[in-house]
Formats: sequence, C-alpha cells, structure tokens
Amino acid sequence: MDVAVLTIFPEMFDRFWTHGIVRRAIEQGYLKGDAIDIRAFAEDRHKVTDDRPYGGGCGMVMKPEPLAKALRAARERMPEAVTLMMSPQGRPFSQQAAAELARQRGLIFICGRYEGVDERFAQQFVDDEISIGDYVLTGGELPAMVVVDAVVRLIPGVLGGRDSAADDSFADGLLEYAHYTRPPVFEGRPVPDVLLSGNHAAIAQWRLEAALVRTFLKRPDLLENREFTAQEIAILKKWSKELEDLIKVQSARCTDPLSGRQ
Ligand code: 4GX
Repeated sequence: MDVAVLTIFPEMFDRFWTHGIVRRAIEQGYLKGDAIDIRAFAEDRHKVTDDRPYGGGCGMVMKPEPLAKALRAARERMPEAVTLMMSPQGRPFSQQAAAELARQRGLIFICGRYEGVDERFAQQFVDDEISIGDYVLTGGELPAMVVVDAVVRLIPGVLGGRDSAADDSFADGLLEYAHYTRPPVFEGRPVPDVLLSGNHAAIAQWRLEAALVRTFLKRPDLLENREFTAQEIAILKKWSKELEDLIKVQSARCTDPLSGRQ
C-alpha cells in the first residue's frame, strides 16, 4: 500500500516511518510511506500556506492552492489512492473503518492545522473525512499516524506468521482476554492455572470466557448489537445459572427480604 501524507510538518513523520511494525512493513515492501511538505507547493516567496478567514474571526485557514498542488503531485504518483482528511467533523474511526482502508491500493492524508482548510478544497478533492475521536487536536498529523498505524497491521502478511490481527480486541466484537507471561508468580499474584496446563481446548475456553467477562464489565455497549455464538451463549447461561444459585443460597438465609440481612 502507498501512503502519502500532506502536512506542513513532514518531519513529524520521520520517527513514525522508522519504528516497529510500520518500519518492518516498509522494509518488507508492504508499505510505502511519504510525508509531503505542503509549503514546498506554496507560490509566493515566503511560502505562505495559511491566511486569515473571510468574514473575520480568530485563527487561520489553510489556503486551497498549495494544498491542491501538493495533492495533484501525490495523485500523479498514486492515481488509485483515496484522499482522506483528518478532522473532528469526520466519520468516527473504528476497527471496521481500518479494515476497509486496509483493502485500498493507496491512501493520501490531508493533515490540516489551525481552524482547518478552505472549504472549496475540501469539497473539490476530499473523498472521505475521518475523526479519531471527539476531542480537538492542534493538527491532523497525529490522527493520520493513528489511522496508518491501525491500517498497516491489517495488511495481509504484515504481522507475519500466524494471523495475530484475528485475535484483536474488536476484531470479533469482544475485548481481548487477559495476557500473562513469566514469572508464574509476580508479587504474590499467580498466573491462572489453566494457562500452565498445556490443555489447549481448556485454554481456548478460558480465553473466550475471559474475553466475554471483560467485555461485559468494561464495555457492555459492545455486547448490545452483537450476535452471540452457541459457545458464547453456553458460557453466558453457565454464569446466569451460577448467579441464580448464589442468589438462591443467599435468599434462603434471609428471613426479611427487604432488610437484606438477618
Ligand atoms: N480527529 N484535528 C484537524 C484542523 C482541521 C479542522 C477541520 C480540517 C478540518 C482531529 C480529530 C482533530 C484538529 C485535526 C483540527 N482540519 N482530526 N485540525 N479529533 O481534532 O481527526
């Protein structure tokens, strides 16, 4: 996949391209990453990329001409790419959105600063506007990195060997189960026995239960619009039965149901 980022701060990406999975994806030929300096496409001698807003008010707006020139240069090199703009007004980014973008041949990111970009540029050139969350940042560079980071690890082959992305939180609508590594006891806390048992079926069952209970406790909203598998329903019924039994034992001990205690 080809990625180009249009920004007035291309140096922000220098470290991004050269670490971790992103770096490996580039080295192994799955990804090409390029930060394009919008200022290099400014016409005037001072290389101005922003101007005061028509109608007055505070802040600055990014001028349309340097953006259009920079984008045309990027599109010439990657004619099949989709043009995305990072903005709080965009479509909320999600794991599903990342999976969709991972299927594209190329992505061009417009990283605005200040109050944003001239509306005519946005209407003329931007295919999709994406938000990484309901908060206001100082520029689109970090959001673009967030999106590239989430997308690159979904490109087939990038995570290598076994398909680690299939296990991710959200991939199947559940949070990930808890992970443990050595030592077997850390500051008095042992690793759950089953994980040391070598019983792979029991481990898979424990992990599904752990993912379900975690999601139920931390993000119950994720369960609302989800279709449970037969195995998951069996687990939920088992808990439901255990809770019912616990309540039965408790209420048998209790003479006055309103006081809650004898
Ligand atoms: N998720 N920002 C963009 C300038 C801007 C405003 C409007 C285009 C249109 C953000 C976010 C975010 C701050 C990046 C404003 N550019 N981007 N910037 N949240 O807050 O994506």
